[in-house]
Amino acid sequence: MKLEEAVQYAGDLLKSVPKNTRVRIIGHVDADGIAAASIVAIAVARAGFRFHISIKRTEPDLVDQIKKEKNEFVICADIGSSYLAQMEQLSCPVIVLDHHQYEEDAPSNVMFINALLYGLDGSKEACGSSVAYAFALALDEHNTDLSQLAVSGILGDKQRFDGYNRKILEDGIAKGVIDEQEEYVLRGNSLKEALENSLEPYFSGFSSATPFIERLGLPLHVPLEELDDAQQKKLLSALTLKLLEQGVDNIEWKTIGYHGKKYGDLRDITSKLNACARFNEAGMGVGICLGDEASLKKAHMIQERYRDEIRKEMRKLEQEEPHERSHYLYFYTDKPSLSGVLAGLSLAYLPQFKKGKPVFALAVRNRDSLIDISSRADDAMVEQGLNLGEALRRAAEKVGGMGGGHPIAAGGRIDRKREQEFLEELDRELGP
Ligand SMILES: [Mn+2]
Repeated sequence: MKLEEAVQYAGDLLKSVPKNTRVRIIGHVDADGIAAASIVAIAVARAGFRFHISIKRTEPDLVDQIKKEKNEFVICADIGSSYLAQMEQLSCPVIVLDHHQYEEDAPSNVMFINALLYGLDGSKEACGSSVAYAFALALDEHNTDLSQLAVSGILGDKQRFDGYNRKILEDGIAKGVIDEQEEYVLRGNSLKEALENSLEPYFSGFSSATPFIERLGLPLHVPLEELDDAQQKKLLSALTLKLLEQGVDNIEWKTIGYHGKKYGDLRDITSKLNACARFNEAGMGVGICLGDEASLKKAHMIQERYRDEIRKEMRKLEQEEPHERSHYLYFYTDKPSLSGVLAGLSLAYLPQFKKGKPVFALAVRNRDSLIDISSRADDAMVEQGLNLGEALRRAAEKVGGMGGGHPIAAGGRIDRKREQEFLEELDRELGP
């Protein structure tokens, strides 16, 4: 069966219940999850239903939380695949729209729609928002404007525009709600700002970029776009050299930007949703997706704060040597909400983290003696057979914790007392 067919059944299931049914929507707390849940909410509202939406973390008691509410109909977006068996307790129809790895079979009250079931690569070709978009189209073929939010979700999960994701982008372009244009990855009102603020790529040692820019004889306070051709060339070749020294091998200075008719720069929307998720303001993120202007304005401030914090933590990590095991690297952070981003950026841009091994960030939570774990790998490692989601799940479960995710990015949680045991197990799981 194809995804498009499977979501028809889900659409029919929703349409079979009375219109005064209140649909309980649960999304996952990241940009993709917020976009996915919002797509569902908009589509469900357009179909004439009331809804109640919440963005949740993947916590062990997630199903217990929802169970207490006495719901009539539940839709989970970008979350739910690791709770299938427990969902039987909800004793109402449940639709799960997801792309994360799963272990259990779905009980009879759960319609389980996961990209992985339909020949799609859940880390590249379809994310939670993609599956939510497919569901929205099943409810009404005119929902193609929601491709804008789906593209934000796709960018949030760092997926490609392949597989079903390609179709979504093509839908958006064909309907005139999305425009593509080539743009520089470096952005800012001045060269100095662009280099110091950049996270992707991240430049080490640029807490001040002034010496670097002055050495090249370039103006500090002119935006990149206003440099002449020779100046741009000089700058980009110097920066390329710098990134090569950092061990970065995949360098691109231009990228495709996606402009949404309703939402504007979709990469910027993604960045705002990420910031909202990280600062426990997911409701504001939903507000942005639902078109609330005030949410959009407030999110701008949170976004700045988020990027500042990441930069601050990266400047610290620059000075650190990671701990090394046979099959992975790890470091400690006191910012659990940033740990995934930090693991990803350090793997991509810090020379001492480039050993061909995945990177794990461990965040110790003092209040409940747990450790939150986030990990990132790269394409080459995954092509060689690495599966972080699997390895982390097994290692965490062996010490009474939980974990999971994708081959290239995964998260988990363990008891602090069993940290050493976990680190050993993890090395075994990641080994050949
Ligand atoms: Mn996702």
